[in-house]
Amino acid sequence: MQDIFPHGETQVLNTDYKKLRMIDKIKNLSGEIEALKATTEKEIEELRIKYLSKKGEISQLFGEFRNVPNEMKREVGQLLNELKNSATDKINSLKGSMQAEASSGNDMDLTLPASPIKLGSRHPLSVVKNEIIDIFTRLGFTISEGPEVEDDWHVFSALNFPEEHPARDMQDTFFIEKNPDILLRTHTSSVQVRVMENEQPPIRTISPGRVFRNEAISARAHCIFHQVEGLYIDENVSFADLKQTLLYFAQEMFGKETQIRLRPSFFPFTEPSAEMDVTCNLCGGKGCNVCKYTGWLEILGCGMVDPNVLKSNNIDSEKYTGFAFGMGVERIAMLKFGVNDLRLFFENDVRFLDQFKAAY
Ligand code: 2NM
Repeated sequence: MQDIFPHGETQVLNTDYKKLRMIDKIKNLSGEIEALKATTEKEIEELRIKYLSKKGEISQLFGEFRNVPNEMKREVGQLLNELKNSATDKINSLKGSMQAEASSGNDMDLTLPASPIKLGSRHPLSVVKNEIIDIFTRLGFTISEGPEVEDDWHVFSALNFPEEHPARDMQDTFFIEKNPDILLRTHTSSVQVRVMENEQPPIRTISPGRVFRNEAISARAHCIFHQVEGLYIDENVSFADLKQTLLYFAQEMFGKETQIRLRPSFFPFTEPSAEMDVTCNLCGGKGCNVCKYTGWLEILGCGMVDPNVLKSNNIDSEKYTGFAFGMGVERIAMLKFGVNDLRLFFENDVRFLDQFKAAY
């Protein structure tokens, strides 16, 4: 049987003609549909409407089907059904490959911003330590560091601690079992002994670092904590220099309106010695539970370097005088951030640490 009815052919029966026309149309459409291409949802929907909707081309052929002579209905009907099925399959496969394309990422918009990387933040103790360092470097202090595992000389003897001083007790200091001359430093003054060993005045330095004390852990004490100690030695250094330096520090750290007061105290390495309070920046001096209704907060110890310390370190105590001070970073951080339990600084719970993200 002829597939394509040639132009000008007339020697054919009417019924045959109709059948051939149908078959012809079906084959043409079949080839056309097989070759269809579409990449967007909209294009695919347009094709579906063109071929498969109620008024589409295939439905029209079904409409013409009633004109096909009865004896040929079986053959033509089968071809028509096949056409409809293959058109449906084709539309579905176009949809399928479009979705595969989309999910394979080929259509990704590479100009879109990436999702943000979750950032960490500086530990609040580092924030406070750096702030202390910044304040003293503005005044011309250098930064000194030294070992955490020290010998007795650098931690106690060179600092005028008498042989029987309680700080040398096992209960206060971690000693190395095999050699009680070796211990974990209990303050960073040991670093300043190393500075004095190696340099002559003028000396103007601070030593930030970790220190260790054999203490029961509580909300207010820990066996490991952080200090910043300061040392200034030159000719004619006076207690007035100490006061002015520490007033500047307090106002930079806690605000311009902050006032200080010094109370007499005692340390083996300084004479005279004092403890410094700042006005409570939480209640403005009116009194609250943080300052225990005194309006004052104790933040550091200080004093004039004992001439014995200078002598131990080969610095001429007739020519030079000096002041020194020491503060706990945890204590300052607690006051600055309103943290009431020192242990929080060591647990590294992100729910705690995340709270310092916004400000720093
Ligand atoms: C303090 C209080 C007072 C201090 C003394 C020295 C040195 F090395 F010069 F002797 N450094 N730091 C000192 C003085 C530390 O901490 C509460």
